Amino acid sequence: MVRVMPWAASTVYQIYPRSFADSDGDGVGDLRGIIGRLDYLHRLGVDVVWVSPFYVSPMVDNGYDIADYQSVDPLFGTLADVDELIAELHARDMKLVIDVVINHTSDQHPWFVESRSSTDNPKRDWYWWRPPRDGKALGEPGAEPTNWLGFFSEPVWEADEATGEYYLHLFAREQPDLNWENPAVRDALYAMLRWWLDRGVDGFRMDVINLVSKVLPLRDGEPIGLTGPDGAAYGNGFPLFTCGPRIHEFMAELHREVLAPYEAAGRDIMTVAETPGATTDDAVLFTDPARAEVDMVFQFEHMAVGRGASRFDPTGWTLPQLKAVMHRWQEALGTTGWNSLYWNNHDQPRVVSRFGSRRPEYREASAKALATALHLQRGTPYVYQGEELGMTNFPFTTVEQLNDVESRNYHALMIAAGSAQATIMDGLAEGSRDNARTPMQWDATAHAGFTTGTPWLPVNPNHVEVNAAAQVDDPESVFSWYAALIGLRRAEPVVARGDFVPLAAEHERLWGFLRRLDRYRLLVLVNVSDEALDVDLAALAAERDESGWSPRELVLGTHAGQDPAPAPERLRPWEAAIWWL
Ligand code: ISL
Repeated sequence: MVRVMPWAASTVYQIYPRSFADSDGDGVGDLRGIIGRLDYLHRLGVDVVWVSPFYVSPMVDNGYDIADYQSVDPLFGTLADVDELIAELHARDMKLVIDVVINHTSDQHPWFVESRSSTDNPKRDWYWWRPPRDGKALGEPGAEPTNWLGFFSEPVWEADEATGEYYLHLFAREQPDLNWENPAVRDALYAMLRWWLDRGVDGFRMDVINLVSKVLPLRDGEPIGLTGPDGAAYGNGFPLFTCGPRIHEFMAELHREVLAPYEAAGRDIMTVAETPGATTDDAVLFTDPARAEVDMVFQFEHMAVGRGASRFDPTGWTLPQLKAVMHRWQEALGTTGWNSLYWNNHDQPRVVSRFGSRRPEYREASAKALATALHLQRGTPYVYQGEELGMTNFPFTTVEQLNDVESRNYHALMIAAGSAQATIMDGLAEGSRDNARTPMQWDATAHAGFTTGTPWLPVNPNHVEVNAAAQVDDPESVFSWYAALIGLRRAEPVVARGDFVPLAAEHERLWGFLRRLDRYRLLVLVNVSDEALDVDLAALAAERDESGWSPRELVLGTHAGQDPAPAPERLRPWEAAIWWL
C-alpha cells in the first residue's frame, strides 16, 4: 500500500540554533532559547520545526561537522533540553525534524579517530582512504587520488602523514566523508536514526544525502580552469559524487531499515533529502511514494538563478528565468513525488535582498510578494528564521567580518587566483551564507533581543525597524502576511493538493498562475516590480482557451482594504492577490 504523504498542508520553520535565541547570555543561541520562543512559532502557524545540528561538534562548519551523533553540544544545552523541546512542540501539536549529517563526520568523531590510527584498524574502511597516485610521494603535486575541487574551494583529499595515505572530504578537511559502500557504516547510522526516533523526534532533514554514493572506481573530473595551491589542475567531481549509482538503493534501504517499522506503528515521520545537484528526474525517483525513499527533496536549481561560477558570482537575473526553473519543478513533481518550496535557509542569502526590491519603501511589499509566489505553489513551504519578518542581508564590507568557512576559503582561493579584493568582497557580501546567520531580530533593543551577551555574529543594524516585536500585532506586517499564507494552505485543499498551471510565463514583471482542485480554482497574481502593472485578464484566460475570467472573490491580498480596492486588472508595485475564479 503506497503511503500518502501527510505534509501537503504543513509549513516547516527552519531554525539555525546558533542564531535564533540565546537563553544564557553567552552570545550564542541555544535549545532553551528555542523553547522560550515556541509560542511565537505557534502564532505564525508553522506545524513542523527543523532545527539545524545541535550535536557535539568542533564547530568548524557550525555543527555540520558532528563528533557525536547522539548528544547535544554544551554550547546548545543538554539532551534533557531536546526532550523538553519535543514535549513542548508536541503539546502545541507541532513536530520536530532534526538535521542529520551522515555523508561525513567531524574528524574528531571517535569513528574517524580510530580509522586514521592505522591502515589495519577495523574502522579504516569506514572512510575513504587512498594511497598517493602513480607512485608519487604523499603531498607531491598531483599525488591526490582525484583532482576534484570541493564545496569549500579546497582539494578534497587530505594527506595523512601518520599512515601515508589521503582521506576524502568533499567539504572542509575536518569533515571526512563516510564510506557508505561499507554496510557496517550504514548499520551504525541506521541505529543512530532509530535512537532519535525512539527519543520522539518526528523526522530528519538529511544533509547532502545524495553525495553518499560515489561513482567507483574514484576518478578525475573534467578540468574546470582552476589550479590548486600546488599547481595541479582542479577537476569537476560533481558528476562523480552526486546521485551516484547506489543512491536510490541506499535511500530505499534506509527507509526499510529505519522508517518503515515506525510508520507501520502509525508514526508520521517527515524525511527531507538535501540534494545539491539533483535534477527533476532525480527528484521524482527520490520522492515517488511508491518507491518509499524520502518525502521530499531540497533542490537548488532556482538558487542558481542569477549566479555564474558560484554563489559569489552574481550575474543578474530576470523573472522569466526564475519562473522557468520553478515552473519546471512544479511540472516535474506535479503528479508523482513532492517538492520543498523555499527561498531561504542557513546557506542562502536573504531572499528580499536577492529577488526583492532595491527601494527601501518596497522592502516589506516585496517580501510579501515573494512569499505569495512561493507559498501558493504545490509543495511544502519552508520559512527560514527571520524570513517571516522580511530580514535582509547584512552590510558586510570586509572578509574579517565573515565567520563562514565556505566564504573565507573562497576569499583565499580568489586572492590566490589574482582576483581584485573589491570584486571578491562584492561577491561575498551578495552570496555569503553569513547573511542568513546573523542573529534573529526579536526587537529594537541592544542585540535585537537575541542575547544579553555579545552576539557571536553582529546583529544587522536595521533590527531597530525590522524585528518581531514591531510586527506580531500589526495586521499589515510581513509576519502577519506569512501567517495568512500558512493558514490558507492549512484551510484550503486547493492550495495543499491542487495542480499548478503557469500563466504569462515570459512576462518580465507578472508572476501569475492557477491552482485547481475539482471545481475550485485560484488565480494568483503577483507584481514583481517597483512599478504598477496592468494585467490583461482576457489574454491570461485565452492561454487556457477560455474567453474571459471574472475573479469573483479576493481570498487574500497584500493591498486589501486600500483605496482603490484591489482589482486583478491593475496591480500596485509588488502587489500580490489571490482570487477565487
Ligand atoms: O547551498 C549550497 C548549494 O548551492 C552549498 O553552499 C551547500 O554547502 C551545500 O548545499 C551543502 O550544504 C549542506 O552541507 C554542508 C553544510 O556546510 C551546509 O550548511 C549544509 O546545508 C556540509 O555539511
